[in-house]
Amino acid sequence: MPGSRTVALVALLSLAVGSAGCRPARGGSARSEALAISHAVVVVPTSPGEATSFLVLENRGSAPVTLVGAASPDAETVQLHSMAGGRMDPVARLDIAPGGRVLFAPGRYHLMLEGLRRALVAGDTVSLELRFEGAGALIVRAPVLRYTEAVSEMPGR
Ligand SMILES: [Cu+2]
Repeated sequence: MPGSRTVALVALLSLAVGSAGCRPARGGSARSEALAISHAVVVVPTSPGEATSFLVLENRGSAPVTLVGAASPDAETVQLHSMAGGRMDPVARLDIAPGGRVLFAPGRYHLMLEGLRRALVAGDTVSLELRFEGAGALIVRAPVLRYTEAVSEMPGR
């Protein structure tokens, strides 16, 4: 069937383009003097009322920085979670050394948005605020993407 061959070819092409990293990044980014957030995405919720967010957080300053919380106008709470052995645990504080980079990605840290105030669908944008001890807050606008697309936005690990 010529039709299915075309579909297979298109799928192959988009895979090649994706792995070559030739398309513009869609993840949100924000920065302050010392901190940089990039690749910020929110995954389309799979269970009602909660969503996961991935991003990259960098400390480009010369002093350690501690992430102490997060918030979003679209959720009642935003928790920082770690992931180990398939289990999620809330984390109260996360230290980032000078020059350090923390990956919030599947199987690692992530932000957990709970008590969503609206239904999030692909194409929406969510505002996330990350709060740092003694370093104020940083707000990033993250696109809502389907899981596979969200994961493909994350840099190599
Ligand atoms: Cu979680």
